[in-house]
Amino acid sequence: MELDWLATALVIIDMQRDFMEPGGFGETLGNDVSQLARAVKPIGTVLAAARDAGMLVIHTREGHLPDLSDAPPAKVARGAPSRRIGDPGPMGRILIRGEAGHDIIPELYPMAGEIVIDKPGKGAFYATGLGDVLEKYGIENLLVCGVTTEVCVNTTVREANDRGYRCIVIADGCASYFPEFHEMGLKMIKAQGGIFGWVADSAAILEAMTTETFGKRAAGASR
Ligand code: TIU
Repeated sequence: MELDWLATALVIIDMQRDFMEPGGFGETLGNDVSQLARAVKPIGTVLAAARDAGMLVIHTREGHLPDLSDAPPAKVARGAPSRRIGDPGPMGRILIRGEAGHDIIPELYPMAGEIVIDKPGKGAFYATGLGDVLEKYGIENLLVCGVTTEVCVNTTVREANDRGYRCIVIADGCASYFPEFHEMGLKMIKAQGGIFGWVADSAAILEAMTTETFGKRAAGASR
């Protein structure tokens, strides 16, 4: 497929300590958080290329206000976690904005000027300003990566697809606590000729970005 790179943003979903590190939300749900580490390096390479190319970079964070007023009781009460949303943990209160665990991991930390979208749900469009940001910057295509493949990445891509965005999901830049859900999560997106998006490895995306964006920059174009 052909992409207008000047109308493309990189969206990095929820690379937060609460999902990536022991003691956070992901582990309280009973998950092996080491499963997610494999996505960090591929995301880092695409992030560096996006920054070089002057591409719009958007980071998202899942989390809730300290008074839990934006946390549905059905979400807080769900399952039998060792600690619930809002409970104190080793990285502060679980999944609460402003706490250490809610922050993005140091390897992928947002640079000044990059957009950070705080979201209460799994999808990055629900109850956030993401749609307005994309419209403001004339974005038509999203390169999407982050965690977890079948939860927040999938939900966000489905939301974006219904809003008319072309989503290209970075396969090795996503990860799940369940490797089989990662595989199936990607397959669901690209089945039926790309029913709600496309999937490519970071290497293919990097190659295309480097050729295309540097070509456009040489021609004097800018975002
Ligand atoms: N539990 C799980 O797989 N994911 C989430 O709760 N949130 C995100 O995917 N970010």
